Amino acid sequence: MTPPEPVTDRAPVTHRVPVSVAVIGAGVSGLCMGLKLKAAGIEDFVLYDKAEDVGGVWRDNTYPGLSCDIPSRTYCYSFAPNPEWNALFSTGPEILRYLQRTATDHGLRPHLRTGTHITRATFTDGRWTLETSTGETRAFDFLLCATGLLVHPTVPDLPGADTFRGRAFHSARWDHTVQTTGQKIAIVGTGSTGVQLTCALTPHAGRLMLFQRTPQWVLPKPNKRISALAKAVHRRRPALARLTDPLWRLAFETTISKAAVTPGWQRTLLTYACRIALLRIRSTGLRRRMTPDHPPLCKRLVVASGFHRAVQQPHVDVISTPIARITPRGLLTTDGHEHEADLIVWATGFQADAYMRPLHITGPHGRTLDDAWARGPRSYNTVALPGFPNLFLLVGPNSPFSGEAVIRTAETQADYILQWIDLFARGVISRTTPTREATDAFNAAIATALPNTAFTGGCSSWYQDQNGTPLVWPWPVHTHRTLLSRIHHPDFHTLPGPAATHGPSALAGGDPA
Ligand code: N01
Repeated sequence: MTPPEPVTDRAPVTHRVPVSVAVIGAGVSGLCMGLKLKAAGIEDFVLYDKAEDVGGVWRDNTYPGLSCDIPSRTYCYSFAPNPEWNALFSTGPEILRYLQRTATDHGLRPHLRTGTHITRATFTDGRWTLETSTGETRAFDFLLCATGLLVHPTVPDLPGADTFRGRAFHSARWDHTVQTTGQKIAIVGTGSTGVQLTCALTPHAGRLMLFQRTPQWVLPKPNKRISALAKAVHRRRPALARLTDPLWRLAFETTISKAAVTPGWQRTLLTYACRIALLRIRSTGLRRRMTPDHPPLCKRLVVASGFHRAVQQPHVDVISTPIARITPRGLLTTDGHEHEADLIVWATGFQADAYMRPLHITGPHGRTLDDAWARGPRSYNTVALPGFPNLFLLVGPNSPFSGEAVIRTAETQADYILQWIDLFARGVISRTTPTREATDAFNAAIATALPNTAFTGGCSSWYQDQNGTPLVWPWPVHTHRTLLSRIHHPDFHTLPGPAATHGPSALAGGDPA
C-alpha cells in the first residue's frame, strides 16, 4: 500500500482550531498528560477518574510497607522536581502526596472530574462521545486513555473462599479496620507486593505464612534517608535537581534496565547479586525452595530490604505446597495440612493486559477494541491503534514497564501525543490513525527482539498477554524516547484540517482496517 501524502505542518501558527480533549485516568500518566496539555495552553480538556482523587495505583494501594522500587529521584516529573523526598526509595503515601500536590500546584484541579466512571467511548461524526455510568455524554476531538496497568486485582477462584470466617482481601483493597498485631496472617503471592507486606507485617504478626507458588529473585535495596540539609539544598537550588536527576536516570538505564533487554555484563552482574542475596538464607532447605528456576528480570525484579531476614524469623513460614481450598479456619494445602489464619491477604497481582477495558471503545464502522485486540493487545509504537482515529494511549502495550519509571514513560508519550494535538489545533489535520502496515511492522520488530531479552526466560509474569507474549519494550529505553520524539507521517492515515495546504488524504470516515 502506498503511504498517504504527508500532511504539511506549515499552516500558520495563528490559525487555531478549538480542540477538546478527554483524558481517562488521573494516575501518574493521566496527570502527566493533563499537566502537559495545560502547559501547552490547551484549556478545553477534562481529566476523568472513577475514584474520588488523583493518584492511580498510589491512591488505590495503601497496604503496610508500600514503597517504590525505583529511586525517588527518578520518580518525579522532569518539570516538577521534588526536593521533599525523605529517602532514596520513597513510600507510597509520600508519592501520593507528591502527585496530589503537583496536580494542585499546576492548576489541574478545575479540569478534574473525579468520581466519574466512563463506561463507553464511541466515535461518531468525527468525534469521541463519552458516556458515564450515570448516562451523561460529552463529545471530544481527542480521546486519551491513561487507564493504567495494575488496576484490576486478580484473586484466585479457590473453592471454599466464601466459608472463611476471618478477614480476606486483595492487597490493593487494604481494609484499615483490620488489626494485624498478634494475628495469624496468610499472605498469598511473592511478587513485589507480597514481599513488601512480609517485611512490614513480620515484626507485628503473631504468625506469618507466606504462600509461594513461584520463587522470585529479590534484590536488597539500600534505603538511605535523605538528610534535612540535603533537602534544604535541593529546595533552594532547583537547578541542582535538574542536573543530578538525569544522572540517577542514566545510572538506572545503563544497569538494571539494560540488563533486562541485552545480554551482557549488566545481566551477569545482576544475576550474581541476586544469587549472593539468597545466601542470606542460612537453611539450605529453605534456600533451595526459595531459589527461582528462571533468570532474574524474567519476572519483574523484586527490590526490597529485609525480606530474607524476615522469612527466617521463627514465627514466619514460607509454604510452597499449593493451596487446595479455603476452609472456615484457614487455607488447606494439597498435602492435607490446614493452615489456620485470622487474615488472608491476596497479594496475587493484577490483570495487567486489560488496559482500558472494561471500558467499551467503538471506533468507526462499529469496530470495537475487543475486536481489535481479539488476539492480544497490540499498539502502534506504544501510543496508538489502527482503526481508532484521534485515540492515543499512555502506558499502553509494549511501553517500557521495567526499563524506566512509568512517570518518565508517560512524559515521553504525552509529548508525542501533544504533537498531534498541536497539528489539530493549528488546523493541519482533523483526524489521524496509524496504518495497519506500520503497526504490524512495529509488532514484528518486537517479536524479533524479544528472544534477546530476559522477559522470555521461561517464567510467567504480569508482563504477558493471554498467549504468554510479554508486552514489554524489548530495547534500551532511550530508543523509546527517540522513536516518539517526532511524528513519522507516512505511518498514518490523516484527514486534513481547515488550514492544511493540500487536499484530503487517505482517511475517510476512519481507517477501514
Ligand atoms: O503482583 P505480581 P504484585 N495461587 O503479579 C502469585 C508493581 N509494584 O502485586 O509467580 C498462588 O508480581 C504469583 O505467583 P506466580 C511492580 O511492578 C510496584 O506483587 O504467578 N499464588 C506471584 O507470586 C510489581 O511487579 C511496587 O506463580 C498466586 C504473585 O501472586 C507489580 O506491581 C510495589 C496465585 C503476584 O505477583 C505487581 O506486583 C508493589 C494463585 N492462584 C508492586 N495467583 C513499587 O515498588 C497469583 N499468585 C513501585
